[in-house]
Amino acid sequence: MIEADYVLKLGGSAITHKDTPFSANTACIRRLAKEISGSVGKRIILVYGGGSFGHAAAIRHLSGGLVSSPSGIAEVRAAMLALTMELTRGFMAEGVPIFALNPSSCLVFGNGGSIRFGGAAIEAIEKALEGGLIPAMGGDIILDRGGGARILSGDTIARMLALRFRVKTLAFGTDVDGVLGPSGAIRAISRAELPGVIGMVGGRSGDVTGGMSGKLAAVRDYLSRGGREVLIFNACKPGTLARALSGSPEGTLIK
Ligand code: IP8
Repeated sequence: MIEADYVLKLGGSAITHKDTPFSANTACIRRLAKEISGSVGKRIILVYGGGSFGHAAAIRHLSGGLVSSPSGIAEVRAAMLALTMELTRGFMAEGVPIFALNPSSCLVFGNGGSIRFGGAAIEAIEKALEGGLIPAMGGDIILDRGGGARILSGDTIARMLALRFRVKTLAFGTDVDGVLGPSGAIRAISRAELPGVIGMVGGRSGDVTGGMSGKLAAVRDYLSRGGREVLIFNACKPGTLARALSGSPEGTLIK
């Protein structure tokens, strides 16, 4: 079984301009790609959020967790395709061999919103890693067996892939320095402290999948299923991604 070193989730707040619909932060995307290019030989699986692409489209069509209209589903899908293209262009410009895969092409929500990464999706990621590529998946709109479609957060994809590929670090690049406490970023959080911290932080408006509190809930689930460590860092600060990939992370480490 193939393993990976990192699952790196780049938040929509870092790779897009969150307050301007359909606006990619090209400078940030290219800088992050450059920082990744310094980690030759590391096996990295990239995941990314919807930012002002996916969330701007989803918020217009979501009702009770479901997007029902075919035109709404198509619109959210198109928004994520557009962001995928922006990311791909930025990475290619820095010589980073990104290999984008669409979760919506190989996943379907089952009863009760369950989702399972199986066969073809995992094999494609394995082959990409073996071939020196950086497989990449964004949060997406996924068809539901019961009709309509639901949003699958990049955080959930990141957690599932990190478990499957037994990574040392699941790293979340955001637009803040980590989990913020009363006096700045909290350096380290233990498993036991996590529920209290989740209660302390809030969601972010305009984010249909829950912002920081949604992320920490996913982290708690990840650790309870055997995940090793999680880093939340500021991907908007030059150098922090390179430092995280070289083993001297800045931000909040949770384990
Ligand atoms: O930003 C959401 O992914 P996230 C993806 O990782 C869509 O929560 C389509 C809104």
